[in-house]
Amino acid sequence: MGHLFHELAGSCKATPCKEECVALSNGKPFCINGKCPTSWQINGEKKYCFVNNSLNWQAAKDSCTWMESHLLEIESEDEQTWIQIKTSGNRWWMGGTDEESEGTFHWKYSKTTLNYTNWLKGEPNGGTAENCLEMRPEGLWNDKPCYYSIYYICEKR
Ligand code: GN1
Ligand code: CA
Ligand code: CA
Repeated sequence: MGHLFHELAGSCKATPCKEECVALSNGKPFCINGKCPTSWQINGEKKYCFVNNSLNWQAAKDSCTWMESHLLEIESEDEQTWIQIKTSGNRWWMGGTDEESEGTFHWKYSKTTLNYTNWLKGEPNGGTAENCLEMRPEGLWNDKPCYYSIYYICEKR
C-alpha cells in the first residue's frame, strides 16, 4: 500500500507530509497522515469521512485503510438518505465492486452482497469496463471505470 503512494509521489517530493503523500490528478500533492482531512461525522453506529480530493478507486480504498477505515458501504435507505444530503453536487467512490464477479456487485470490505441498492435506472451497465461503484451527484448509484479519480467516502464503526 505504501508502495503505491511512493510510486505516485512525483509532486509530493517538495511537500512536507508527516507520513505519506499522493499526487492528485490535478497535480496537487495530498498528504495522507492517517487522519480524516475533514472530520469524522457520526450517524448511528458509524463514522464517515467525506474526502474532497480525487483519487482512483484503489487509491481511495488504500487512503481509507490509512485512516483505519474502509470505503462507504450503504446498508439501508436511512443511511443513503443521511449520506445523500451531504454529498449532493459531487461524485464519490463507495466500497462496492464486481471485479471478481462480473455483473454481481458486492461490498469489498465486508465481503457481502448488496442488500439495499440505489442504482440509477439502467445501471449497472458497464460490463467489464465498469467495476467500481460510484455515487452520482443526485445520490443514485452507477458502475464506473475504476481508474477515474473522484471524491470518496470512508466509514468506520
Ligand atoms: C456515463 O459518459 P457516458 O454518458 O458515456 C458513465 C456510465 C453511466 C452512464 C449513464 C465514466 O457514461 O458509467 O452508465 O453515464 N460513465 C462514467 O448514462 O461515469
Ligand atoms: Ca462490471
Ligand atoms: Ca455505468
